[in-house]
Amino acid sequence: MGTTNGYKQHVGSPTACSTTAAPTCGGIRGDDAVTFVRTHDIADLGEDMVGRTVTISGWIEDYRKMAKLSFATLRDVTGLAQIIIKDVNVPELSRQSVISVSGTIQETRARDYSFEVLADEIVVLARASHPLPVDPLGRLESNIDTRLNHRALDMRNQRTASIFKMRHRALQALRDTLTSERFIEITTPKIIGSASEGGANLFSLEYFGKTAYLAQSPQLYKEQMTIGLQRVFEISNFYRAENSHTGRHLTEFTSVDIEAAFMDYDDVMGVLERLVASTCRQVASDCVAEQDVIDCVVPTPEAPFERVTYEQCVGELRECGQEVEFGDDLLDSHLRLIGRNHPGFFFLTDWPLKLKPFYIREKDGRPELSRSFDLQYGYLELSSGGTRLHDPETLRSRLAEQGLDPAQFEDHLESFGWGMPPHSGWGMGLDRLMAVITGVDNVREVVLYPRDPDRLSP
Ligand code: AMO
Repeated sequence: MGTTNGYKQHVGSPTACSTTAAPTCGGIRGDDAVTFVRTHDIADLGEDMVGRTVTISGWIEDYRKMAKLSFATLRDVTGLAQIIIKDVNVPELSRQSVISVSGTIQETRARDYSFEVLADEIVVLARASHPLPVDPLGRLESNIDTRLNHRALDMRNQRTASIFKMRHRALQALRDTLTSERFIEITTPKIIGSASEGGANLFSLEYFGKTAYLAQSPQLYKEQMTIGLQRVFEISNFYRAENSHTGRHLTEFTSVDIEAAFMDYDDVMGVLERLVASTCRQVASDCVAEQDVIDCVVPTPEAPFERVTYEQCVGELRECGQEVEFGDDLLDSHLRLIGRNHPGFFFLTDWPLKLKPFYIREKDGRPELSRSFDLQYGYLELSSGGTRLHDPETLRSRLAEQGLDPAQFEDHLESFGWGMPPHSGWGMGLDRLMAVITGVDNVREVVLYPRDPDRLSP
């Protein structure tokens, strides 16, 4: 990731667009030219360009008007520049308004900057009306609901912008790593005719006289794709009609999913731990300025991660005085206790089969257990997955055992008769991973416009 602040770290990198003549980059010529014109991003400027004429555009972060000499700080997405205003006619300026500044780069004595821009001309492109509903500088603190209600303006807060720059970097790392492991990116439908996972957490919608649903996950499609593409991944939004009011549940969340033929659950745990470790590492090393702004340190775990079985967890819980029987689901309070014993990333493996979805395969020799796992970060579940059933008859009977109607899954089951390879996979909540990476405790901080039972707009 490039430089995000115009502070001393500026590197002068005159681009092919650099010119001391009339500005041409980033704009169009003609009557509207002034509206869009820009010769450089702020990060492209540097002290080695002293004497050069440039035009930069952005929003005013600070403005101090004085009798003879005024100062403004101008921010664009790449950084911050100090503007000196002297002996020029300046329109009325207000903080957060969008302006374009043409001027000359000069040396500065300001401690925080390596150069400044002496303005020759300032054009106001769009005014910000005051008072603003949130303070992008964060000097006046707003609660999360107020910020989410005015998200676009909140994005001018460097803390918020840094979170989304880190999310962008994480997405890039996820795609690069999975591609390097020969996974092919797919996009599956989000409007579906029947439940993909079974269960009740489905949003339904009226679809030209029929009932359709919003997909909870790409589960059935990604499994089918292993027939021809062998290893697939998807990064998309999915929907859960869960009336949960926690810092980790949303009704629309982003899931990173993989499915791989000829891999067992241990193999896909390997893919997951390598992926999480490399994503954390890349975000940590490329987003130094962002971590500084957020005041966080990205965890950089080393693969392999610890593996703890469900039965071991039950033992640990009993040692803590909890009454837990084999086969009980682990409650939030249980996971918090287990998370205390295992504070970082670890796999919780070999769950009782009856707690797992119909498509999960049993363990050989221990059919009451499943070839399944969750990836935990302390108490927080980041991912779940396992080895799938690939025999259509077993799948049919498992559907019936779980009270699901095999007829609803006929399209899916049919594909199992075309040579379905043994396969495994997992789904990971990107928003939860980003909460861990950025050190925030509410996933809403890392989602642009979160959807939950109480929030449907903006
Ligand atoms: P599961 O339902 O466990 O598994 O979901 C996988 C991961 O998705 C994230 N997640 C959520 N994040 C935010 N809000 C929610 N409401 C929410 N629900 C789930 C979690 C969770 O670990 N098809 C299987 C995966 C597989 O076996 O491939 C599935 O969807 O981080």
